[in-house]
Amino acid sequence: MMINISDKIFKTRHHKDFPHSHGHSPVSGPQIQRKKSGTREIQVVRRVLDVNEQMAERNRARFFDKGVFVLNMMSSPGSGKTTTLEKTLVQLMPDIKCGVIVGDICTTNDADRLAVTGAPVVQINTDAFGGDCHLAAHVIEKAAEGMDLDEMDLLIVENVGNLVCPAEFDIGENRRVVILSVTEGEDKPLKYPLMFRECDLALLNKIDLLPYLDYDARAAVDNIRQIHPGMPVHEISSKTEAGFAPWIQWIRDQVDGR
Ligand SMILES: Nc1nc2c(ncn2[C@@H]2O[C@H](COP(=O)(O)OP(=O)(O)O)[C@@H](O)[C@H]2O)c(=O)[nH]1
Ligand SMILES: [Mg+2]
Repeated sequence: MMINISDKIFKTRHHKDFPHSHGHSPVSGPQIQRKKSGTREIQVVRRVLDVNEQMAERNRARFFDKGVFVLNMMSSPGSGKTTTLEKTLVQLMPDIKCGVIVGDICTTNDADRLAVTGAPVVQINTDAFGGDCHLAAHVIEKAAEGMDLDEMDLLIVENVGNLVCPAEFDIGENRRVVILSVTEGEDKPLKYPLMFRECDLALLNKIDLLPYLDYDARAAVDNIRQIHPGMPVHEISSKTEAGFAPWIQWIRDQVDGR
């Protein structure tokens, strides 16, 4: 089953609801007031209420009530989120009841691919509300309304492909996973540290390609660990499913512990 809910998503634009400079602060823009102090005028800069954070907490509470564990999967475009999910869902189902929300700017390609697994899939196209480069909590709330959470143990969100903005937006998930493929270069964890700092697990994907690349997998893992010491890193190939066992076990452990 695959539903495209882009038309149902709030007609309001995210950028209007949550003004963020394109530095993408997850909070609304700073509130600047001027006050008199003696003879001097001083600027008081206050962070306004973090609306996204509140909505994310509301989502988290709802998912908790329903006994649904939520995984937010993030990466650059093309590093293998959908392929990893296709293979992962097949291994997890039917003993774990899974659902997927997938975010892209345009097309239902990923939802079409993932629906083949038999999992309920909701596609969000952010093009309909400004072409956002990430999913925000209010979008997830709306998407989840179209899903039967009573029939779900695990909800996996494939975020919009981007190593920057999705890391800044809490969507009410329980765990965050980043995928880095070996074709992207070893240095990306150092260039995009927030993503690797915010995640709970990293997958180093496409290791089947290592024989054809000048790529130092050790350096990539070291760079990830430099940014996030102690974070588990699993080297996998979503094409061959090499290295999948610890990844699948990690998900099972998370769902069991929910
Ligand atoms: N060789 C190889 N190709 C992969 C692997 N994982 C994904 N791909 C390919 O990489 C491309 C992008 O994958 P996709 O899953 O759509 O990436 P996404 O944009 O992150 O969802 C596709 O052509 C996949 O077949 C892998 O482990 N090995
Ligand atoms: Mg994809």
